[in-house]
Amino acid sequence: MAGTDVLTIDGIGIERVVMPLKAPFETSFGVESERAFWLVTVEGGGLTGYAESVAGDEPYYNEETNETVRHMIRDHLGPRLIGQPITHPDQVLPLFSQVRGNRMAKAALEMAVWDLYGRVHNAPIRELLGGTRDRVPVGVSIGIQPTPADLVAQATRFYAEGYRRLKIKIRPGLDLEPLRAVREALPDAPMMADANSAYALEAASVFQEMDALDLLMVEQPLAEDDLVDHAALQSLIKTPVCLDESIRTHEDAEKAFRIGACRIINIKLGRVGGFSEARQIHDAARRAGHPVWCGGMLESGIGRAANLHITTLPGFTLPGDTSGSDRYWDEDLVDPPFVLGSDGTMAVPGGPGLGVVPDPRRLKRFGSAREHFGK
Ligand code: OSB
Ligand code: MG
Repeated sequence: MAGTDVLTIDGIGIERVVMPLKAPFETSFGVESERAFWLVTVEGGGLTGYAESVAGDEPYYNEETNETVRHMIRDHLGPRLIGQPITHPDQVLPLFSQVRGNRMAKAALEMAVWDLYGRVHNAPIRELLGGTRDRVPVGVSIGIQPTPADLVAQATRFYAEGYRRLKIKIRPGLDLEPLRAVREALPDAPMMADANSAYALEAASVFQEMDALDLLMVEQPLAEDDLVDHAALQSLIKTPVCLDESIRTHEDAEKAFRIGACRIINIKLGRVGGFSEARQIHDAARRAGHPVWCGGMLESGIGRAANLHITTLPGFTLPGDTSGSDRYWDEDLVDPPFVLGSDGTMAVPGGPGLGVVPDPRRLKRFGSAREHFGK
């Protein structure tokens, strides 16, 4: 198929996948002990493209859930995608422009079309995006632990495994003490904190005290819909503010930089609507002279592959959250699993599209309730 040929999506599948986490993951939202998500497929040109939807069963990280994603794909987004002539995956998100928000649902379809497009053109997504690397440095995200000693044990283990940066989840009352314990145990470790919007500006003094801990950044300290107070907080502290939940579009990114609400952005493909919007946020950050990195949503290997592909763009200069498969899974949905290199980098798949597909036996074990939508 030549570059200008038209690709038409004839059908869409969603399959519920539930995978047990090796250990519960606690954030300021609550505790997760398994991951439930849609594996989304798009069919066209005689081939299938895959993507992982990053919504969960509860609307805690943002408004979306597995049920809203299903509703959107079945009733609003699927009908806008099926049968449309597509010559490049950048055309997918604009097909959905009449539908507000619901970016995780949009991203799942958009990313599946990127995978399909890569398979049709026999090219890895990293190459189609203009990525410049085939390995990327990675970090790890550590959930809230029962005691500072537990946290130090986890942080020490992950740092010894080679992760290039430690991200520590915090919430009010479990912040300075655990962070200080890790800083004492690992004086040279690149580390940061993620609050998942658990604080108000009135708590600025907590972040002023964090300035003494030499953190790379503090992620999403305040409400997800508030850039103004983030700008106020940034003016009161030396540690760079990084925004996650607050940045949904490249316009958000431009405004956040313009008013000084952050100096760094965590880009998550699902949160922003997929690869095309993620690349635009990356480009906006580069123009403004700010680094970005790729966040995670406890993905299986399908989502992990997508994260690695976007991380090959040159502005992703900070290690992200795409840890090895063994950080969360005894058995990943893909086989072989993603493995951390001894130098703290991970290989980006070089095969067509995402370069990985679900392992059929594992999908049989973890998957259920497949639904198909067509013309
Ligand atoms: O805020 O980055 C976050 C997981 C679920 C929801 C939100 C977040 C996270 C993580 C985990 O930090 C990152 C990962 O390892 O996938
Ligand atoms: Mg975060």
